[in-house]
Amino acid sequence: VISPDIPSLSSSVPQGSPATIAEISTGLLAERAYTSPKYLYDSLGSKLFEAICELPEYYPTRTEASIFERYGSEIAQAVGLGSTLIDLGAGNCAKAAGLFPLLHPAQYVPIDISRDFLNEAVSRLQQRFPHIEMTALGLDFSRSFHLPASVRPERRVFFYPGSSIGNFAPHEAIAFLRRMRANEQGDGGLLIGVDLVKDGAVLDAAYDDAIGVTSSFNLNMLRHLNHLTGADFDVTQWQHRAFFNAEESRVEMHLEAREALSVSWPAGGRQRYERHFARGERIHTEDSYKYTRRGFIDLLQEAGFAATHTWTDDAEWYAVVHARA
Ligand code: AVJ
Repeated sequence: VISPDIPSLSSSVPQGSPATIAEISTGLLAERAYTSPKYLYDSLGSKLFEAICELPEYYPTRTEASIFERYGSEIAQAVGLGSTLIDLGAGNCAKAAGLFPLLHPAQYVPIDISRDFLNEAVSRLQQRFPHIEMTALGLDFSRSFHLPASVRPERRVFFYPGSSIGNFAPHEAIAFLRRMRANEQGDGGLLIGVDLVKDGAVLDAAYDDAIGVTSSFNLNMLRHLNHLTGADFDVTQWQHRAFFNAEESRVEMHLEAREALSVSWPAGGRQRYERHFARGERIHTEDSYKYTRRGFIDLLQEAGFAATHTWTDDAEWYAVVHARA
């Protein structure tokens, strides 16, 4: 695993925190290499994800938006006015902003790991909605869920759209939802979007689009990993793979080595980690779990939430669920 440090191979100084570098190293050195999908989102990755949402094949964003549009007033009635709206993985904040005229939150708390991207979005949004108190938090909520005292404790409503919950395996999703529940006084709630099980061909196309935007999104993770760890991934040696795994009810994304190759990155001191990949060997970069309506409501219940309403599109490709403690 460890080889002597060769200065010419040190592509750059690692920019990630020690915890980030340790987490990435563990995954890359595992027998079946994996990385957390959160590393898809540097500034370029967030922009590529915005582009994915425009693709004809990628139905979730558009379908969710149509549900918010069609059932907006029912959703507002379920959620209630004057909440503390906590937007997990807010990105460009567009989804929450679309609900402001209906929900009239007292405070808006967008949280995203892509801090610079978030701050830019929030400063634009604050000008459009000067009366809503906005508290942007650039943090990794998958790691810690500590909300600062500036976040009002009353009527906390967790907004988790886009089927991002699908990135967690079901048992992790329950643990994550329980943490939301623990950060709420029982007077708030949860408004969550979830992608539903459907024909495998539709899912395959949504994650492997014809013009290669999702491929770029996936490959961009290697550039981000180079930046965070100082690794020397050569993006041209890798290719995008994505497919629906029906047994696990999830779409899997991988990066596959086009040829036998090695990657190395600093291990502290003069040491480097090195990982060899055979041709065809993969790094598992993302899971996107798909639920049945029943299965998801059961999962919420296991996490201490009771669903009050479920809204879907006519084809039942996607669901928006409101739940209370
Ligand atoms: C943002 C996690 C919901 O799983 O559909 C889109 C990310 N990955 N295309 C998803 C994603 C590839 C997306 N989530």
